[in-house]
Amino acid sequence: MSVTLGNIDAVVSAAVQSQPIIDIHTHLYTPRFGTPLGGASGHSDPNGLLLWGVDELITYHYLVAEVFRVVPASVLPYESFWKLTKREQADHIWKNLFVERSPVSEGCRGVLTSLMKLGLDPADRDLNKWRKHFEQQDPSKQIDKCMEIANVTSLTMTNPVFDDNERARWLADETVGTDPRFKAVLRIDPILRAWPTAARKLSQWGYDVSEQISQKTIEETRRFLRDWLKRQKAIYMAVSLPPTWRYPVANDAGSTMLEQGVLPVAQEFGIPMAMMIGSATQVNPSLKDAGDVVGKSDVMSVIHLCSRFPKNRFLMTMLARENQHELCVAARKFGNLMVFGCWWFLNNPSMIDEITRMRIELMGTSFIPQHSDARVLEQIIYKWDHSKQVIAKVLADKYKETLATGWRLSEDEIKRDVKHLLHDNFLNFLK
Ligand code: HDL
Ligand code: ZN
Repeated sequence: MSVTLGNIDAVVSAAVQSQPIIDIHTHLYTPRFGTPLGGASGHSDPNGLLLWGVDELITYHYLVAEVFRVVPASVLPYESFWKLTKREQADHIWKNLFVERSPVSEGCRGVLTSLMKLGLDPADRDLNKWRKHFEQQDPSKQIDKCMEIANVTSLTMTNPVFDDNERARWLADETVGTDPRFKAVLRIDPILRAWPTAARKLSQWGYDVSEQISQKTIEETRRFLRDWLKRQKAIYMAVSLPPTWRYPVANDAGSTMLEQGVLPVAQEFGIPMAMMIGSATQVNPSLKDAGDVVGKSDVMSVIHLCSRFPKNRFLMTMLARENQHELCVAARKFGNLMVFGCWWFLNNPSMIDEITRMRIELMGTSFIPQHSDARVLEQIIYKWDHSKQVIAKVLADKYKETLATGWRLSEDEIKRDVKHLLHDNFLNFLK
């Protein structure tokens, strides 16, 4: 069908909605990592890593931060909140962010979108009715249902090897990550952010490393990374870095381990390194996962890295709105730099619109517009629904500007471009 100014919105929307998505960064897990909500499976594991169901949706750390704005710690002390059961926490958040104030924040609206697309009626406002619904679901079937609704064909996990709970599960059963719907990612923050801690743990785990970096320590750290990349069949390595991260830094353990430990192994395995830069962690530790903030990072450090390691590939996202334009410009200079996602505090319609528009203007379709970052299974429904609506609108606007030059576009060409953005740019970058 030839595309005109009259039908471009519908054609782009249909192409975006019908394109199967690879979700390149989530905090979701295969059911074999256990789940606190057993549902119809009957197997609940309080320390399980797969989070799903309405109470998990409502107690998402984004909403914990928001509820403490409405009911401050001076009224409900943090420790009192954390002593509540998950259900009691959800009741508190529901009452204060959904009932006594309208659920208009992105995090609140997201809960309702996911419930609605799962066939529940948000107008019911009946948490207990929804709880009964989720308790009747089987976790693995719920994964299939959510992936089908979101049109996501592959979920990329985040597997922090320095997390004792997660590591124990891999060591107990090396096949724990084996599920055709999921891919694993070796997440290694302490190696680059807290080398003394990482060195101590690696040593405890039988790797002959010391805080003082020697050739032996580098070789043993490489052995550790190889062991875990093989165990997890990881498709890339990942790290989150603070806004203060700089590269290179002389006599800095993180810089040295990045240069001599991590990147050589990534190159050896032919896999990218994902760097998520800009989170200043735990400025308010009482909020736990909700206690991090954003800071402006240094794109020149990214440029130095891409320039010095032309044989490595870097998936890159930054947390500060202020960094987005310069990151796009940097990506124009380095083909081994793949910009991805509107991460965390940028995962809001207004920011996705601004950032995606700028990225198309500067990089055409050679970037990865979004990832869900979902921590709770049903979030992939709303995070993708909300993002796809904005991405489709921006894309249609840009096509209209191109059509205005007299250029002609076919529906197949639009589908091709959308496939690059939501699927193939990532797959091709993994090769
Ligand atoms: O470091 C990360 O991967 C971040 O996404 C954090 O997990 C953060 O808490 C988050 O969930 N953001 O969406
Ligand atoms: Zn994340």
